[in-house]
Amino acid sequence: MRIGITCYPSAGGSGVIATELGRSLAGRGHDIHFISYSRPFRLPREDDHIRFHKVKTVTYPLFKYPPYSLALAVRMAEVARREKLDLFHVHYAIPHATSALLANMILEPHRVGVVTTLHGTDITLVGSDESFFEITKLSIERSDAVTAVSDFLARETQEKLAVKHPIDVIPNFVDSQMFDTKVNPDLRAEIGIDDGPVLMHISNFRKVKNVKDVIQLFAAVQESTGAQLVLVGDGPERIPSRILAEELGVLDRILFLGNRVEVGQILPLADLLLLPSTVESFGLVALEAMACGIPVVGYDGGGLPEVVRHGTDGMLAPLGSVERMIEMTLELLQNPEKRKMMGSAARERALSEFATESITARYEAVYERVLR
Ligand code: GMT
Repeated sequence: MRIGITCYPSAGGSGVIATELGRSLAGRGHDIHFISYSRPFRLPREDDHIRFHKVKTVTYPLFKYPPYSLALAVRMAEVARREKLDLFHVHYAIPHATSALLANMILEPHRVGVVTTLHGTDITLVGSDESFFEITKLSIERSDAVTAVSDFLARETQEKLAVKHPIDVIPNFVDSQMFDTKVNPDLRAEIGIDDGPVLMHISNFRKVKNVKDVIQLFAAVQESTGAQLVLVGDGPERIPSRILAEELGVLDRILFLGNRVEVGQILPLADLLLLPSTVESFGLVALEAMACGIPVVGYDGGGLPEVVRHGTDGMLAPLGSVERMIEMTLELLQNPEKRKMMGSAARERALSEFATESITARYEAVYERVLR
């Protein structure tokens, strides 16, 4: 098949999944055309089966907000025509599903199939805001197939957007070779990790990730455990978290690494991953940690319990209870055997339930259905 993939090319989970799916599909002989404003973060280079088409927007004094969605629609139509695409697979509804709809209007009567994958905040935060509600709902309902990364997100979409369209739940996946248990001692030293236990948090540092809960938890366990905290990623909450860490007197035990590509090598350096989001439709980083044999501590909400089984692959506290998360973290840090058992169970689950090949095959089945 010839598939056009549109995603946010940044370090966020939806862009990562779109990119890895494109690479996996290319490995299975499909021709993949990424269409976005820049080359996806994890797409090193093009090859025989992978091409990247950049979307350019013009700036003009009249445009306070350059209309990217329109430039994207035009580029999608142009690539579809030239490369004879069978399908657009768009990741994150806003504005990608809408641009696909417009591209198909340009292409009439030679429209191509549209598969829209919902990732989370495109429904739970942004898409359900009244400024986008109607267009998100319309674009989802006009897609030929809609997938969501968890049962939770499928339910939210049906409830919050009153979408009647059937939704296939296809969970995210992880490459078990890129994410494995091997520890790179040189990287450990290079990052500045010492001998104590390592807590890790990886995110885009948005409000929904509750990075301040991570800092509070860390401040409560640091002295008794000698732990270090490694923070990977960047975003609006990075500075406020730093200020809180300074106020709580733990800043010198925290390593802020910023955005890093080699997450698969950094994760195995952790003893626990902390993911206390208010809502996480899936929590790709939790799955990546699990593939590295690292148990997860987070909140029991959204789609996270569909990935992390409480008491088996990690521990999930009631939403907002930093106190319970502190107790769970201490329990796991003080009990290496339990942590090891959970880590092994987590890796086994990641490999058996969320393998790249089997999930790619589920997307292929959706594509085939749409083309039929
Ligand atoms: O808001 C984010 O966290 C970024 C967003 C994205 O588009 O990258 O992440 C969402 O999609 C990921 C991939 O499917 C999921 O693993 C994340 O759980 C989801 N984020 C939220 O629901 C907050």
